Amino acid sequence: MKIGIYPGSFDPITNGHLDIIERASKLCDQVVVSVLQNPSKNPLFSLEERVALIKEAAAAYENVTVDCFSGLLIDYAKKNNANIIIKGLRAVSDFEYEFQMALMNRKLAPDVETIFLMTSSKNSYLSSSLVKEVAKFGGCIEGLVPESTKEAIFQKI
Ligand code: COD
Repeated sequence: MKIGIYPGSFDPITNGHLDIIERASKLCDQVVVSVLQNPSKNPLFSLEERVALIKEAAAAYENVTVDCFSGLLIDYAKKNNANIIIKGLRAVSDFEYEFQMALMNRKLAPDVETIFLMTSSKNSYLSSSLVKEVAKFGGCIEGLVPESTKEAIFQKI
């Protein structure tokens, strides 16, 4: 059984994340999208809100569930019997840090494989931070985030 964890901050989910979720759902028997609870960050959306927004956006994928975690990703993966960590890759700038994390996670748990899904070209420039910045200054975020997330961002801002 292939169980994949797709971890992230998801503050909030974008169409780039959703594309990775959809593609991962075809590769794995089960995908757990898991939101990191990071006390040192000051997110726009609370943990519960981020989880709810992902649940709504990914409702169509039957083998996808949404959860949250704190602490080491690899401990969380082992606790959930996951054998795959899923990451999305955009530009070269993502690569160095992701490469380091993948090697460290393999050192900590050699049986858990990290796989990287290359971003789709239409999402290659998308990040949660950029979307929030554009929305904050009144720019158009149509087509960048799921519809329900778009409403939530405007309510927050
Ligand atoms: N297209 C494709 N992929 C994308 C896009 C896009 N437009 N936008 C984001 N992604 C990918 C990112 O590359 C990432 O893989 C994932 O989606 C989530 O992105 P974010 O920005 O929401 O989340 P991050 O990058 O802040 O998440 C970092 C983690 C939480 C995964 C990481 O910090 C972690 O694993 N922390 C747990 C603590 C731990 O174990 N530390 C030791 C690591 S060795």
